[in-house]
Amino acid sequence: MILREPVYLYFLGTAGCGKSTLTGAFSSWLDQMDVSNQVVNLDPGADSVPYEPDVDIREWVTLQEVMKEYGLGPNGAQIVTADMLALQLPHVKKALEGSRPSVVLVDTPGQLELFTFRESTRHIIENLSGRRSLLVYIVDPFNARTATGLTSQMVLASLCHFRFSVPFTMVLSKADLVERRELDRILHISSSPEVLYEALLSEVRGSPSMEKEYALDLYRTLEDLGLFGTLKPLSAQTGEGLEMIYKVYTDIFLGGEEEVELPDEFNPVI
Ligand SMILES: Nc1nc2c(ncn2[C@@H]2O[C@H](COP(=O)(O)OP(=O)(O)O)[C@@H](O)[C@H]2O)c(=O)[nH]1
Ligand SMILES: [Mg+2]
Repeated sequence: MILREPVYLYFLGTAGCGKSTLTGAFSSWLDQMDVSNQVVNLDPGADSVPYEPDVDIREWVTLQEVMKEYGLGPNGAQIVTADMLALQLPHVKKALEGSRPSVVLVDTPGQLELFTFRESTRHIIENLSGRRSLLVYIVDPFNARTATGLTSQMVLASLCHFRFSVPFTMVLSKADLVERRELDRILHISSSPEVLYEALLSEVRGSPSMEKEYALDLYRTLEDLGLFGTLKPLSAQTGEGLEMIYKVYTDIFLGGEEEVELPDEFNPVI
């Protein structure tokens, strides 16, 4: 068997979209498939996480300690801890040494901007996994019910892609919480530029012209980025759709050669 460098999956998305829950559920799914995996918690502000991390940034830096030590409130301390993440990278790398899982799942800090828009994060991804990285951008269906909401999510997703220039995929979380009809509507609107355009137009028709122009300008930015028709609905609760993440990363990094037998049923952890 050829030993490969592990693939790193970074779970990204706005606060509460389901990063930590999906990280835990996907790790359990991989366990059930006998795919070796490790889980890294990179959120220094997490009170608790719904999985057993193999490597936990809180061993070296926590939000509470930074607040206390520097006399900062939670917002200031979050920015300081976000920059401290990169400094703690050697610890994380060392803790990952020795074992050679086929995939490492990285749960990122609660607030998207703390991870995506700090310069230090680029350094983290480059140094930890370089080009063997996949960004899994999680769209919360409750932020994507309207065409303008979905457009905003797609713009955020494309900004994450732009920041890190590594392979990228987009999933829709919490599918179990959304009515089938609503889920189908979100998937339909995200399926093609033409459909999103029509939906946006009818949504902003009565809005002030500046807002309307703005929405359509954002849409034009998205038009060429190839994100349409790629949103994959899944649920960390029921396990629905988790195999799509597996399919995406094996297709990209392993040429789809590590096929596993998919189970009829998945026993979720939450
Ligand atoms: N029913 C259901 N709840 C979910 C799912 N994913 C996340 N949640 C819930 O959404 C909330 C936020 O999830 P969390 O993973 O902490 O979000 P994070 O801030 O992005 O890490 C928690 O209460 C989770 O239990 C899902 O697929 N189904
Ligand atoms: Mg979290």
